[in-house]
Order: sequence, then C-alpha cells, then structure tokens
Amino acid sequence: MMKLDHVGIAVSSIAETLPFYKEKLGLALKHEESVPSQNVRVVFLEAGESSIELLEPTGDGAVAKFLKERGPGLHHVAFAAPDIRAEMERLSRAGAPPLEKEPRLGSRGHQVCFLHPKHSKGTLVELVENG
Ligand code: CMX
Repeated sequence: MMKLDHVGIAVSSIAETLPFYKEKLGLALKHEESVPSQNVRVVFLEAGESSIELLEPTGDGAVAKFLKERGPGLHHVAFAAPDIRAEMERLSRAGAPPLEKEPRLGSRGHQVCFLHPKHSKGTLVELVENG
C-alpha cells in the first residue's frame, strides 16, 4: 500500500502563511529549501508520519502558473515510492505514465516524478523515493 509522504500547498507568500500552520495548528517546521530548477521556495512542516509542504514561487514555473490560474491551495499529493523506477514502469504499463521518463532530483535531495492531474481526474500526484 502506498504511504502519503506529503501534501503540497501553493501559496503566494510562505512568510504570510506559516503562522497559521505553526502557531494556530502547532505544526513544527522541519525543513526549508530553495529549488532553483522549479523556481520555488519550499518549507516542510511535520504532520504525523506525513508532511505539509508550502510552495512559494520565486519565478516563472509550474507553481507561479498554478497560482495565477487557480489561486492558492492544494497543489499536489505525494506518495513515497521505495523503488521509484519500478513504480514509474508499473504506472506506465497501467496507463498512467509519469510526466518524466526518468526520476529527477526534487527537494530534500530525493528522486521524484509527477503524474498529470488528468490521470486522477484533477489532482497532481508526485512520487518520492526517500529510502
Ligand atoms: N493540480 C491540479 N490541476 C492542475 C495543476 C495542479 N497542480 N496544475 C495544472 N492543473 C490543471 C490546469 O488547471 C489545467 O486544467 P484545465 O484543463 O481544466 O484548464 C490543466 O491541468 C492543464 O494542463 P496542461 O496544459 O497539460 O499543463 P500546465 O502547463 O498547466 O501544467 C503540469 C500542468 C501538471 C503538467 C505542470 O504543472 C507540471 O509539470 N507539474 C510538475 C512539476 C511541478 O509541479 N513542480 C512544482 C513542485 C516542485 C516541488 O514540489 O519541489
């Protein structure tokens, strides 16, 4: 069974959003990073065995486009894939090929890939190899 790794939320400003998650909900900040290849700055907050990722655009890219077209909110759900290449091949054979042919380096130094929202009828899905 796939485990939820994190939920990604697109925000216009991490600084303005963080107090809600940290102070109102009481979630602990566990990681922050800039991902220049995606033109985003991200923070991860601990939520049990999963995390909440806040993504703020630092330039043109998927998150900036998402915010412009759809506004802030749920951007993707990410599942842990202990063997991401095997999972990508399995999904391709099952008719839901990832956007990438090969896994690529994502935040926290993990290999990642994405599945277009058309496969899930509306939600962008990420796979993260973090073992
Ligand atoms: N969740 C749900 N739907 C989304 C979406 C998202 N995150 N992003 C775009 N869409 C929708 C659009 O609103 C549009 O819907 P309609 O057809 O109903 O208008 C449709 O998907 C458009 O799809 P598209 O024309 O194929 O492509 P886009 O240029 O909008 O790009 C996507 C969409 C998923 C292919 C692109 O955002 C992508 O490659 N994402 C993967 C990489 C990424 O998101 N990186 C940022 C996170 C990095 C990180 O976590 O570190």
